[in-house]
Amino acid sequence: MNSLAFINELLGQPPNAAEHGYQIDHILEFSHWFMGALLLGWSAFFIFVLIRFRKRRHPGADHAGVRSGISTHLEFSVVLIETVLLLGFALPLWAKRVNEFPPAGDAILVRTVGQQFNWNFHLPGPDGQFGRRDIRFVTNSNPLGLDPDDPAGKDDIVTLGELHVPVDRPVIIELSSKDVIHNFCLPHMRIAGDAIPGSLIPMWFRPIKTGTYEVVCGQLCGLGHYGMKGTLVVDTPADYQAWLKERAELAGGAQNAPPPAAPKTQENQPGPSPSPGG
Ligand SMILES: [Cu+2]
Repeated sequence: MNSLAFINELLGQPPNAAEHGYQIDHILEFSHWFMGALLLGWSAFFIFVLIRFRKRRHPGADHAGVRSGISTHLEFSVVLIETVLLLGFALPLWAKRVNEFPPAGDAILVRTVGQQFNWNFHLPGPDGQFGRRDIRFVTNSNPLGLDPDDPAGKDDIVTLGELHVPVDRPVIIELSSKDVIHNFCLPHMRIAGDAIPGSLIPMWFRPIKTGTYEVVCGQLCGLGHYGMKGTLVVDTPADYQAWLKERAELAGGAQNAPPPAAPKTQENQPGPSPSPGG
């Protein structure tokens, strides 16, 4: 196992924290070893050919060409291994990510909205229903435009930059964007998805380790792209309930006003950096 993780460590992959992540790691690991072997093999073959068929020994071209079948067999083996990798491993894994969503009743449902340069998270609250959103209601303190008159939205939780989820429960994210195309990338969860304005794109994962993980934007989305980071906190069930309660109290304190601004500053960037352009 440890030797299997060697290339992934070289690639800078952070430790896996998702249920399906080991499968991704194995494919990555195997593909890189395989490509390494191909690079060595083809390079050796290239050097062999340069020497074996040098001009001094073969002044005239041989129109009959290669008579041995070795290179055909080798090429066929490479195609076979690549086909097995693609059809046997990569496509089934991908199909599971996009076709086999966990039942919604069992999962934590989060709407995630990218904007230059931050991530908004919208949870339905205790009633399990998302409040209506409309662009007319968007303000700095109501970044998602929750309709203040919609009762379903009264208990909704909106956070900026930080999302908490409980460990061992599937999380379904519905992705969208307010401005340009972003990419919601969770390196530790081995998953990423584009956030596209006007689309609602679902993705899911099941965190298996508690901890604090980085959320990054995987698409160059403007001058402040480098600072478009967020935090994913995977809590124990008790800690998650405590966080929900804390957020609900914060929202309840401003019952008659639009949802409160998130505790962090707009940019969520370390240090006194200038405000990003764009
Ligand atoms: Cu972005």
